[in-house]
Amino acid sequence: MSGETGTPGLIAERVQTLSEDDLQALCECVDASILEGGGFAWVRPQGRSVLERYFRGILLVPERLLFVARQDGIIVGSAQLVRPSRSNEAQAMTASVTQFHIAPYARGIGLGRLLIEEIIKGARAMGYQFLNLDVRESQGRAIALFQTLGFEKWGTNPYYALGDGQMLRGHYFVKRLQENSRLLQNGASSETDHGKSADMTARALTLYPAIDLKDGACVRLRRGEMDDATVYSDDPGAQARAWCAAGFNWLHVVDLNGAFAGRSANNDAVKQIVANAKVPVQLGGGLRDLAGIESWLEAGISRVILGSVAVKNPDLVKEACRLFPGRIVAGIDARMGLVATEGWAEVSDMQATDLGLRMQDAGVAAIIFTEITRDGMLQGLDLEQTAGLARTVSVPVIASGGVGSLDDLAALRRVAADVPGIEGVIVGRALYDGRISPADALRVLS
Ligand code: AMZ
Repeated sequence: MSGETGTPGLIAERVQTLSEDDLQALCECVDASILEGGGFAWVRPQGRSVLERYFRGILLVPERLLFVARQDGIIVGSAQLVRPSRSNEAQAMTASVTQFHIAPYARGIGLGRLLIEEIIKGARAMGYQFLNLDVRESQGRAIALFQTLGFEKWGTNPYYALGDGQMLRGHYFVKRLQENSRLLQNGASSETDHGKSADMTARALTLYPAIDLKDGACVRLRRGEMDDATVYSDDPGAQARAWCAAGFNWLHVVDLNGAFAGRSANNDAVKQIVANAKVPVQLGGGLRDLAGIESWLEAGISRVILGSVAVKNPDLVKEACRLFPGRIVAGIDARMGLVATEGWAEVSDMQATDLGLRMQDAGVAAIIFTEITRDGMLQGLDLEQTAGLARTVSVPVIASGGVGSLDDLAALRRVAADVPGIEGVIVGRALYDGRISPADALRVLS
């Protein structure tokens, strides 16, 4: 949801498109900020056509997310959340805020706070652990705001920016976003305890350990068949703690009864997981309307996974992406290339890659691709289909279904070296059965 103050008419939100009116208002407020002498990177107004091209371009850059502040619907300020590029493994946990400004005619009413809070929320939901920003020393109000929101000043550059014909000082701030993260507890070198390889040029893949819930217990199915379930634990909270202690940075949770019923069914178990997890949690299964999505996002779930509605109601996915930027993931589950829904009980006539492109257009943060015939079978991922999808779409793809050994993870890693769109992998049964140890898995993927 976009951020709102108690004051009616004030909101901050991420935008992925700009209407002509929005674009003009945005250019107007940027010009006003430039003329006033601060808050934007230009010293002189650049002319309308330059600004228009600039913002149209920004909307196309995957690493830049544009956030705006509105007063009575009209854009009066903006900022960008900048994600590290995919090749920047060393700073993959850090995002930055840049071009933060509120027009002089809309200051003093709380919009700056609303805007930065919305950005913090977005960055946190995307799993970033640190948020950087820098600001010229003359922006006293902005500095005070950032400090009240927990940004710590770590340095000052005496030659920071040009303004009024002279060099101005600037301050650098960082905010920790995930207070419980292992990185923060262990210091900046925690990667070493995964036995990280010396090859720092390779990109780490994220391992998402799966917690599938059936009747309140943690289970694994074979090929998604409910009557072919192995129960691994009847304490989902303890399972969440175990995977966090093992060093995983995310949890992947599926409400299986929910996926079949079309509405959340294992609520207590999911809440137990959220209460016990020290890392972000993504949840799928049975999420079919905005109210359900919103209530889980408010209950501490970082990202929700939409499967059946991706096929049956793509407009809803689009709306969810607009309301909860960075927090909606498409779950594309395919049986021999064709997308399945409703707990995989139904198969549509849609190709996984077609749905992938539609979901990309809808604005999802990532796509989880599962080949159903492999799921729970320990025979290896469908690398061909996964790589094909990751080459087709521009959003990150998470591989799922079939990991049975370290070799399977190593094979994915090799494919991912050529296919940068592959971002991570979901592992279930092989971890529960002890065929793969968490430490080995993290080493192979890091
Ligand atoms: O194993 C299954 N039968 C199964 C499963 N794991 N059915 C659905 N799911 C998962 C999908 C996705 O994460 O992989 O549930 C989610 C989709 O649920 P829904 O209700 O949005 O279709």
